[in-house]
Amino acid sequence: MSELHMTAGRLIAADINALAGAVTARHYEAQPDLLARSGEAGRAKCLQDAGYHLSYLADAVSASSPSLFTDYVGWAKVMLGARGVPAADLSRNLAVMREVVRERLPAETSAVAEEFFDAALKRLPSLPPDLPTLLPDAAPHADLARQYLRLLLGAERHAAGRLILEAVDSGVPLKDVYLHVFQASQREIGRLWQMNQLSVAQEHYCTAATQLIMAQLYPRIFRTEKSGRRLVATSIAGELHEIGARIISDFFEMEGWDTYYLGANSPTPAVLQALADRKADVLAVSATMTFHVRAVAELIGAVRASENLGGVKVVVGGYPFNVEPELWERVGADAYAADASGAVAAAERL
Ligand code: B12
Repeated sequence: MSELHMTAGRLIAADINALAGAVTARHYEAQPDLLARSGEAGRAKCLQDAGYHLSYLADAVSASSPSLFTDYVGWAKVMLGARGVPAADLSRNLAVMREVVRERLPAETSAVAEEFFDAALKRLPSLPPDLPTLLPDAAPHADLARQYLRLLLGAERHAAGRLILEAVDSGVPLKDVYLHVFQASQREIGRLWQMNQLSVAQEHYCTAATQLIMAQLYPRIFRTEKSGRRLVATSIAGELHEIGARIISDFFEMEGWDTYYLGANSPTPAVLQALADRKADVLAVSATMTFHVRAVAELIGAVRASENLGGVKVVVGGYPFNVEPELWERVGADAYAADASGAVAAAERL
């Protein structure tokens, strides 16, 4: 991560509230029909969204990754569009934001941010307004995954659990169930939430049910013969998404590793302690939200600075690392994999 980008990212992050306020005031001044269209509640929402845009901008700038910001703008286009905010409003808001950042930040740092705005604004019109299903006919085990998701959305977690156990008993490999049913249906749930077709409560219910059903498979996973290698797996501090790290951990367990899975939002001192206590060979760290990438770099820095953890190798993964292929190196990791199928091989190469 370059010094100039880190400084620019820090300056934007430190001034988010004031910047978001100035952007919202100027956008409403330039486009008075906004107030007539959505009232004071709309203005409050616009202020909140400007804060999110700036927060993602700050993190993408810190990580020297225009793709992370462009990806976020594409995501926001779909998410806001599904909630009645046209892409033209998003585009205008970002153009106003570029102006405000230029006026308020020192020239050298605002020039860095402007490149990020330019790249995103150029792509915005051609980015898709909605997203196709993530469970298409051609996907492996598509029927099983769709049936599973249908049951969960119908609040039938017991039937969903039975469906999975029967599939495994009839020969569907465990790893296929993890990737093509659990991971695929979770991502489809995310798409449906983004498209405003499903609630956060449903997102929570399906996730909790999937974790319950995964636990029912553990007798089959934990009987694998052990190789003596040890893994600690965790989601980074602040991160609430935990299934990615859990699947990674279970794939290592299936390959004979002794695993120690810490779950979501693990504080750095607890991770360091677990690495030392477990005499771990590898630490697997998961981050989903771009605003947690900095914490991953800090955790890796803390591992490297610990005298007793000299031999620990760090593997990272999760959404932002899949968007920006060089990000894993910039945070100081030893390896990365796009999903669980490549993770064990990546660690074993170390
Ligand atoms: C369930 C869910 C939640 C749950 C999480 C609960 C839990 N106990 O885990 C809750 C409700 C808490 C939540 C909250 C939020 N979420 Co959410 N969530 C999801 C959802 C639907 C599924 C996540 C999941 O289980 N995926 C399945 C796993 C298996 O996939 P994965 O994480 O990608 O993991 C694989 C690879 O990435 C890789 N990998 C991952 N980690 C690691 C680590 C290593 C070492 C390696 C090698 C590889 C690796 O391997 C994994 C296995 O193959 C996703 C949709 C999605 N596309 O994932 C949205 C999603 C991630 N959430 C999103 C958002 C916006 C949010 C919220 C801001 C708002 C909200 N929707 O409520 C908050 C932010 C919370 C926070 N501060 O962390 C967005 C993020 C968009 C973006 N551009 O950043 C998504 C993509 C939904 C969407 N399409 O809009 N969420």
